[in-house]
Amino acid sequence: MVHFRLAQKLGWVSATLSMLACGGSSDDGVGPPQGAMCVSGSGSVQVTVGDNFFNSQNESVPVNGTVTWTWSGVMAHNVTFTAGPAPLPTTSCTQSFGSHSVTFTTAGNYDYVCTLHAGMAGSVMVTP
Ligand SMILES: [Cu+2]
Repeated sequence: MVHFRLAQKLGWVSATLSMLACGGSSDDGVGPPQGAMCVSGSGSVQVTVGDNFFNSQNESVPVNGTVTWTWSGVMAHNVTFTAGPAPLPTTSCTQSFGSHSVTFTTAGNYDYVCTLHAGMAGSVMVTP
C-alpha cells in the first residue's frame, strides 16, 4: 500500500526533526537529578507518554524513587512540572521518542503537564 508507506516515512521524518530540534541545545539541560544515582528497584515507576496522554496519570513513589517517562506515540510532547516542593524537577525536552527520568528526593505531591496539549497532565505523589 503506497499510502501506508508514505505515512510511515512522514512519521519517521517528523520524529527525526523533533530529535534535531531537541538536540540543538546539546541536550545537557537534562542533567542527573540531584544526587542519588543509585536507586533501589522498588522505587522505580514507568509512565508512558502517548499521543496526548500520560499513562498512568497518577503515580506514587517513595522518597529517592525514580519515575521514568517513555515516549511511545508519534507526536512531540514534554514533561513540565507545574507544582510541588521547590526546586521543581527538571523539565524534559519536547521530544517524540526517548525517555526522561526524575529521582524525587523530597516528599510531596508533584503536578506536571505537557505544555503543548491542554488536558495532558499527571501527578507524582512522593511518600516519606
Ligand atoms: Cu503533548
